[in-house]
Amino acid sequence: MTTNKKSQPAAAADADSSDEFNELFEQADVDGDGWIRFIEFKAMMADLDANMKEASLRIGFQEIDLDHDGEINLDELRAWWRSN
Ligand SMILES: [Ca+2]
Ligand SMILES: [Ca+2]
Repeated sequence: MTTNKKSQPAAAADADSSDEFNELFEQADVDGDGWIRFIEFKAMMADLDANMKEASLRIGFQEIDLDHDGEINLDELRAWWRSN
């Protein structure tokens, strides 16, 4: 184990949530191309019972899509996931 970076007590929980996170991403990325398009994002939110309107979904998608290329990658989703 490498513990000489920073001593963060949340390290174990972090590993757990990232596992869970990878599962979420794989589930959301229906066609498995490594990107989440808006249509996949929409299905993911429905899956999470977010019950959001199309307009709110678009705003949410744009918030997660940090570089505004129209698709969400793993890093962008992870940043969003951690902030929630
Ligand atoms: Ca995809
Ligand atoms: Ca993006």
